[in-house]
Amino acid sequence: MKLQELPDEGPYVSGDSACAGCMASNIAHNVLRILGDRTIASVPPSCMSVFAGTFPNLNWNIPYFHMQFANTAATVTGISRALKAQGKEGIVVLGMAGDGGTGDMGLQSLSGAAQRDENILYICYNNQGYENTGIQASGMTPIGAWSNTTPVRNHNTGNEYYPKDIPRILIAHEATYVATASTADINDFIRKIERAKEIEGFRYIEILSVCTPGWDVKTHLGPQLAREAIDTGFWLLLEYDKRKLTVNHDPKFKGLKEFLKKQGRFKHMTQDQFHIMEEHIRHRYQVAKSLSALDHFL
Ligand SMILES: Cc1ncc(C[n+]2csc(CCOP(=O)(O)OP(=O)(O)O)c2C)c(N)n1
Repeated sequence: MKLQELPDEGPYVSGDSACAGCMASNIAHNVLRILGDRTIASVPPSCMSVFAGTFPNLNWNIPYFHMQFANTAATVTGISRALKAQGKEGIVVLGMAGDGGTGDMGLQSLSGAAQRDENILYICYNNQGYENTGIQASGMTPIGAWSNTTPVRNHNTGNEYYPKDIPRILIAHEATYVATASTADINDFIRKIERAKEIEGFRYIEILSVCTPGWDVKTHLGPQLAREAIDTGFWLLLEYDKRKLTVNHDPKFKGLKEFLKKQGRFKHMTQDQFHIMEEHIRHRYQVAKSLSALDHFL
């Protein structure tokens, strides 16, 4: 489907209290425009659960469960199995969590669900930090980034660690469907959500989500940064389907420094740190390209 063909409003109705320029709000809105109202969702503690509100003021106009931080994949697994036991078909069971709830706290339940090929759709909006609780680093925060737990003062120069690559970890489980997406390429985004809606089994989509306070950027800059993230290779568009990995977009690897300098969280970066980041970005791309050269994984 094309963007113009989607309903203006899906089950994610207006009325959330997200920050100005929050991309996670936009992601939820667009995901649910595509999935429609035959969807049951669970969201763990995160920005998304906070700005959605609580019943009866919740802005998810579908059955919605707020569960514990580590439980998203287990919760939606239970819902999916209950529907199966009741003989109910054609309902998407959606787990939607931040990167902390996915790659750190929620990783064990996510891994188990992937291994068992549970019939769930799990979407991670990756804003690259624990943003809801005041901008702490997560396992998916980029190397070099400032956060309140990776400060830039005295001898500290931001986050010391490479971010976890959750799509690659899930592909190693030989999961049914694993993809990354961005609202900056809306056709690719729609195609991937539609594909995930149509198939059964374990499906995971990770979407880059610009966080204006967490990345320390002006509120209007989100769409531009999302586009630059793709062009610089900072965010790769990938798809693992039918046991085959595809790199959907070959980045130009240009303008990385300018892209980083627009974000307060990277403003302090030295030339050495910049090179480490650049090398890491190219390495991830090369790994993805090598894996995509294989006919299939099994
Ligand atoms: C077991 C547990 N530990 C800590 C918390 C506090 N907590 C709530 S939301 C959150 C951060 C969530 O980060 P992430 O999943 O990345 O989502 P975001 O806030 O960035 O949207 C934390 C640490 C909690 N609710 N439960």
